[in-house]
Amino acid sequence: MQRILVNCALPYANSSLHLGHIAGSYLGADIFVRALRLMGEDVLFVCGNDEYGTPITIQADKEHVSPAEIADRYHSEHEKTFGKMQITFDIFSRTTSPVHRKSASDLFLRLYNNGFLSENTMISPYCPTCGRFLPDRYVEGTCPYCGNTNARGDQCDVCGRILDPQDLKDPRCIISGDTPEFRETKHLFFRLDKFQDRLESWINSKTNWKPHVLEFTKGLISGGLKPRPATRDMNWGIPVPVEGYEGKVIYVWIEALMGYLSFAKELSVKRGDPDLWKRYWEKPETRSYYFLGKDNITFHTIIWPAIVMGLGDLNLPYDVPANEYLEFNGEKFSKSRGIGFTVESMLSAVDSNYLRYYIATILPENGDSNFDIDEMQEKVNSEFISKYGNLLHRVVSFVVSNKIDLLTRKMDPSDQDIISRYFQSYGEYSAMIKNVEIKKALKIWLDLVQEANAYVNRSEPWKLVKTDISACAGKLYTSLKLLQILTVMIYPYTPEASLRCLRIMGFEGTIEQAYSTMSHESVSFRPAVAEIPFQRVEIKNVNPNSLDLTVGKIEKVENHPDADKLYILQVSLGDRKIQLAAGLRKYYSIDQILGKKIIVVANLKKARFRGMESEGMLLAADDGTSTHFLTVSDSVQPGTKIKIGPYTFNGTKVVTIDELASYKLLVTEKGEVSATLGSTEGILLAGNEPVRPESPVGAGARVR
Ligand code: B3M
Ligand code: ZN
Repeated sequence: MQRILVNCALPYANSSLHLGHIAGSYLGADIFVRALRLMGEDVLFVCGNDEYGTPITIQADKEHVSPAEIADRYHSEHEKTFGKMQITFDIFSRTTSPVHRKSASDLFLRLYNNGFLSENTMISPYCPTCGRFLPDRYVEGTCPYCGNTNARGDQCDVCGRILDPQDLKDPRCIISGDTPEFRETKHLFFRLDKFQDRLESWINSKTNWKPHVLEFTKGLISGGLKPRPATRDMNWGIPVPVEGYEGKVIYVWIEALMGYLSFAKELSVKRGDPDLWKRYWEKPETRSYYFLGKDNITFHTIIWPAIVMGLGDLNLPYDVPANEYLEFNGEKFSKSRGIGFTVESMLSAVDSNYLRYYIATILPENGDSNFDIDEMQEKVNSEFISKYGNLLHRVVSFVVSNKIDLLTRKMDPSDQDIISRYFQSYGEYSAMIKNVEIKKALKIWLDLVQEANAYVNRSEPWKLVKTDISACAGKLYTSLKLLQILTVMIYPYTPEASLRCLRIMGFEGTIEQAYSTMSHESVSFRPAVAEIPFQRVEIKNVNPNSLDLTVGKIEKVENHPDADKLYILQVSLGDRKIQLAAGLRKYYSIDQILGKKIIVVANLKKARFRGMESEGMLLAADDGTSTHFLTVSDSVQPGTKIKIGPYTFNGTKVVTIDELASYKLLVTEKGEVSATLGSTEGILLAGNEPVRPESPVGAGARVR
């Protein structure tokens, strides 16, 4: 028995999980863990949320809530999403947990005492108005390379260059808008340079790693490693446990990596076995795997190993089988740019077993891969359902309807051939799984499914049933044996569906028993009813967006008592009424808008405008000189949802004004409103009618 620790990159608790996350690390890890456990290995599977650092504070600032509120919200959301995806960690903790706070602080101190953290100064942006140092991402300005006026202090999104805040021309603080000063500040630097030689020889001993991970890491090491700042001037994080660093926190990347260790300790306490973690972290025969996407490689193949070396006596990563990117129509999944799908939106359209199956067939294990809804439908229907599910159903329903007694079987000696071929393939499959070639292993399964179909077809039990009932039972028994093996093999990929299949086959045991009796000839199958295992999928209207755009009717208009640009509108959305603040007073009189149809962003975070609540926003086109609200003809009922292509704008979760701003809505030449969502470019429709500005506006006007 091999002892194995599987760690998965900790997702930031600042946004919903999308399919890129699932394909990048979590699904492969879950399949790996389930398969190894079935083979009898001792596996610990650890993950949790990454809840400190600027990714969380920036989201909090946008929404005007505390970072803790963001972390709480996404922690519970991520837990639910993983649950629905059947991704089952032994622990899914969070870096804000007391165990981790103490553990990270202690580990940091140990590194300090071991001489791997040294003080140095750096020049950092400081905002006099906010009275604090600004993290890189809090500074924006003009990119010195391409002139983009909205470049961030860490990177320019237009030309892609990595930047320092000092590189920006006309830098500004994203909170106050004021110009930061550049001040000297002292920090502790992690002495990566001290690990240069040890890392080099360690990495050279790695022969089992994926070439792209190995090459990338070797390149960085041979370029020479330099000390890196390990502390930050901010307060959302774990305080630096060293005197003289008050008001500073451990840099989130250093601290989050330590989460792997903390969470294993936390789990040990939970299980009432406080030393449990030691078996996975200290016993040298334990193998530790880190599943993550390629953008996180450096941290896991250089920084974390260096930290582990600096701590002493802990296991270094055995393998870091990083995946490449999942793309959607040739672009990387990106929430901020509205590319791709959240897991939740996809699960509203497709069963998690099918989604797992399809993603497993396209895991970006050795190169980027593309997610395609039509291909998902096609593969699930023609492979998983037609070849496997239907075969199972054919065999079971034949046994049931002909009341075949499988105990009177006489196994045809020639069936030994196919059974041994199956075991040979099973050997290859398990070797691939152990080598983290999850996608390839699935291909073997599919080949075996084809063979099973051919076997049933050539055995012709429907003929034998009339001539030789015992031979017929033998063939059916062999068919069920093949299905047993296939079901065990597909279990890690589609766990819930596989358990259902075992039950339909009349196998009265656990999946572990199904595994351990694969080669037994005495397994009994007692199918009772020919239940259909799977329904074919027809995927339509998967929302790549989260907006709720609903037709509303203005029922009442009043002037805002304290803001001379705003009206306060009472709007009917059909089944409910809401209040909106709208900046239309300069452009329309009350009579011009009363009773009109408008398009409402109905799931916008509520806001107050000078004391008046607004529960959404109406969409209007703006050409720079005037504003024209969007409308539809009188025949469209309030409550109608706007659509684009096959997608309905019926998002349910609350969106922020920034998320709304990421949707590019523009007036077209024809005076309609175009939008791009994922791969779909189209115009906004209410039923069959295009949405239009109330009066003509020049093409290209922005809709907001
Ligand atoms: N949260 C990065 C990410 O989500 C980061 C991984 C941490 S692993 C310790 O891309
Ligand atoms: Zn640039």
